[in-house]
Amino acid sequence: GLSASESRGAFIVLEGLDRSGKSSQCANLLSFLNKQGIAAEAWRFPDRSTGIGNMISSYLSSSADLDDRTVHLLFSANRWEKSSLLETKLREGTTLVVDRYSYSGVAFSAAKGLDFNWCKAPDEGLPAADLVLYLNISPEIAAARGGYGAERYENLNFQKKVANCYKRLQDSTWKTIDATKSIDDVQEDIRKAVLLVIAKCSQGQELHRLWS
Ligand code: ADP
Ligand code: 2DT
Ligand code: MG
Repeated sequence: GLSASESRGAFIVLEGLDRSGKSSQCANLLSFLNKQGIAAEAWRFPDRSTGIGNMISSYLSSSADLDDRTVHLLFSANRWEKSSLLETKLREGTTLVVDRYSYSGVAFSAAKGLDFNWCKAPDEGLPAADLVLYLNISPEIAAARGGYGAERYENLNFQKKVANCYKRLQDSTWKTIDATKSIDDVQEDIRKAVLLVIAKCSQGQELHRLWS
């Protein structure tokens, strides 16, 4: 673990419904941080580049069918397989801007009807985000943004269930961002929150573990 005095990078996660703006905001944030001379990398989950990520990708594009619990555990394993590199990066002082994490893992599987605590269990002990930026938007407004793609989960009824499950996960590390504002205004709100957390982590704020 990290001692309370060690300077480190911040672990920032963006969460939200499909089309809430996560990927656009992650890209903007990364270029802003790098322009400021802050060491930062953009990550995303699922990380489709690994063997496990490949299985997940086939499932999402519906070219493979998997049991709900099986795919849930694959998503979790995909985070565990990246967790030591993730911690190393933070310890080296690199801030990580991450598009989805364990919070998506629980919200999407619980939305299928799996038990909420069962969904949380496999991620217990993973590094916890220092800041979860929840891009808040109604499922209807998100759906109106150019329609959904062809992947699994990309439909209004399911997204409504996901929104309810996300609500149950919110804790003191979450900041709700109004995702219906313009792309630039959302980015402005995100930057303010992120710079504060980066400062705290550079002053040695401890890295926490899920789910505490
Ligand atoms: P996500 O990664 O959450 O699915 P994206 O960043 O891919 O969301 O954005 C989904 C779509 O919505 C894109 O076409 C994007 O240009 C558009 N979009 C993103 N943010 C906004 C915003 N604040 N206002 C209007 N449209 C947006
Ligand atoms: P995008 O690549 O467009 O974000 O879609 N998901 C994600 C889960 O069901 N469980 C998880 O643990 C994670 C990280 C959300 C990825 C899709 O995969 C879902 C949408
Ligand atoms: Mg995206």
